[in-house]
Amino acid sequence: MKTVYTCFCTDVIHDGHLNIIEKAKEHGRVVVGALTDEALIKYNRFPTISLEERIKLYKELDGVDEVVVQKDFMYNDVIAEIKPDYVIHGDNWKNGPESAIREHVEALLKEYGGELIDVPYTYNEKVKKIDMQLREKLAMPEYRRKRLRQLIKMTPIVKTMEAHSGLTGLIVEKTVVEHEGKLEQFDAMWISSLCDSTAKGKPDIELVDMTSRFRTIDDIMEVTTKPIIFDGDTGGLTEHFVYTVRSLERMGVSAVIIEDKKGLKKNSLFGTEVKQTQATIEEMSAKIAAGKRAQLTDDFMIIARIESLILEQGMEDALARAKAFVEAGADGIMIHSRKKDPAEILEFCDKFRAFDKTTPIVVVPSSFNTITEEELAAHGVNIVIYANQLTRSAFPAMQKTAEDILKYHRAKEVDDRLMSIKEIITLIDEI
Ligand code: SPV
Ligand code: MG
Repeated sequence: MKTVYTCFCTDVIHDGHLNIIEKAKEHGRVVVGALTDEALIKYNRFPTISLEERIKLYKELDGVDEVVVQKDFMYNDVIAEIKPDYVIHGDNWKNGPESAIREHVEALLKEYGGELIDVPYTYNEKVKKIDMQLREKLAMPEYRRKRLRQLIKMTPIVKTMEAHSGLTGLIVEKTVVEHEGKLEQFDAMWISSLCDSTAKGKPDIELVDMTSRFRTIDDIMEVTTKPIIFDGDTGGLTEHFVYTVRSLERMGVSAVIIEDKKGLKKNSLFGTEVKQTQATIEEMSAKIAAGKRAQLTDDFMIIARIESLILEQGMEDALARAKAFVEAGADGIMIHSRKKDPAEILEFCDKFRAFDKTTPIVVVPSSFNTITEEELAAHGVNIVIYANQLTRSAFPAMQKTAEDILKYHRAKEVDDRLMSIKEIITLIDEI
């Protein structure tokens, strides 16, 4: 009897999956692959039930003869092991980044005379509703909030991109590229105080108040499912910070990062060019501890950001602070630098990891941008934040368009470099 293989990456079975099984049955024994959590997250499908539960779900389906675990969304291992006569899949993978996987599967099958079967993708109202419900579930505070901690465990480095509006949130949520046989996407979003302020035409000095910052979070949450790390600046007064923690937690934000500065906060990338005052270890530790006491769930994270390298206070000071802040209850340490050379960041990470193997480390490589995610992960970094690149790419493009329309007295000259109306419309989900 021939073997037919299909890979499922879902928590909910709908008509589309049943249709695939029906078609598969016509060709032989049906083996379903269940993607591991690690593989699913690379596939833009964050699991809401465990792998064991998914295996059980697939096994119970009529017509399924066997369920195996597929560890990677590329089929190499599973095809080598099962040598299926057929691989069957919905034809939706003919387009977009997934088409690379399809081509790869086709080539693997060709090596031994296997065949690929594309089944017309089922997209009816019921399927659409289930897709929507799954997304909604992921967007709910209790699912979204814990996702950052889950990601830290599941992936070598959590790739985080800045978002400051619904539209930039959508870009972070939906951008997927295929590169060298892998699908790449961002894992989380950073709500930068710099970019949130800049989008409002205001300086990054804690002038945009929390109510307005929460509004930005809400705009982003409305249209996305990925976890959110909030830039909490100094956290403000401890008496206020405890309320901020509660609000963020309730909204479903996964983490707040607060920096050890006090008084008028200026952006760190100014360094010592402007007057900035670092909080003492005791002051910052008290704020962290108060925040942790206020927190109600186990999911939320308070991450302490250390400004010693920015303010040229030295490595020993940075490390002493890291140690103290973890003791005060910090769930992670962010170390910042404005040097082009990543050396001081790597030195900090290595020295910190010598006495603390587990507390997550966060870095923001805006200045030291030559370093790769792989190199950072090798030095024990858990979260990388691309803190301002979307804002910095959009601004010059908009400025140039405005200048050219003024210059030519019409919009024709700029049209070639604009996104089409159709593209922008399809970026926005309709209910
Ligand atoms: C932000 O994005 O607002 C940050 C990171 O705090 S930095 O601008 O590098 O200080
Ligand atoms: Mg900031």
